[in-house]
Amino acid sequence: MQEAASVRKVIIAGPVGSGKTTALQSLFWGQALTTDARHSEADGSVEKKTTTVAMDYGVLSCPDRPERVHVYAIPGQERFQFMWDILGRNTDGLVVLLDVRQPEPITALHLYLDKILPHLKRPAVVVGLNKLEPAERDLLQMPPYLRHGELRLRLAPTDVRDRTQVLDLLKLLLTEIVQSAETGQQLA
Ligand SMILES: Nc1nc2c(ncn2[C@@H]2O[C@H](COP(=O)(O)OP(=O)(O)OP(=O)(O)O)[C@@H](O)[C@H]2O)c(=O)[nH]1
Ligand SMILES: [Mg+2]
Repeated sequence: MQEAASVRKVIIAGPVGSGKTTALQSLFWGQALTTDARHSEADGSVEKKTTTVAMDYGVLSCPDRPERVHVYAIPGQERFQFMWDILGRNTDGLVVLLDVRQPEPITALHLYLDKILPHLKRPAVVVGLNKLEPAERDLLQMPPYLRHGELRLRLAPTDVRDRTQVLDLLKLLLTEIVQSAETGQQLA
């Protein structure tokens, strides 16, 4: 008898320009469903000309086991926050991407988590530190985990333009999801 497929839902979140759409396009070879629209401030003053207005989406199938992972990226702009609530339902885990070139990325992370976590079912979180230069990455010394209140956040440097590195973030997240389920961790 064929084993029933296990289905997971994960969300990629993070501030505007942190690389969420890039991550989804890397993961799905440029074929992810996207909803980017021209940035309202796209007059040359911002690096990026488009922004996600609803979601990015794709499904991963594991080659060696009956497991499917539905991957959503949510808009970074707070005016599309209503999508956080819609897409956050029944989420098994969260990847937060940070653009480390922005000022005070870890302070921004805590502020962001305060807003996003209430929309989620489960508190399994991996933080991807994106846009590090290779030399900075070699020098980086950081603990594997950071605390956000009671919650333990797995930290990992990444370059989301590289599909393998996005897959690595998702593998870390799946490990966190399994551990979080085993310990019965819930959002406060
Ligand atoms: N230098 C550098 N650029 C990167 C890296 N990752 C992504 N980028 C660039 O940064 C920009 C990120 O844009 P998006 O992926 O659209 O950002 P987003 O998080 O989806 O933004 P919103 O949808 O507006 O919330 C793109 O221009 C990428 O090419 C990186 O590791 N290094
Ligand atoms: Mg986007």
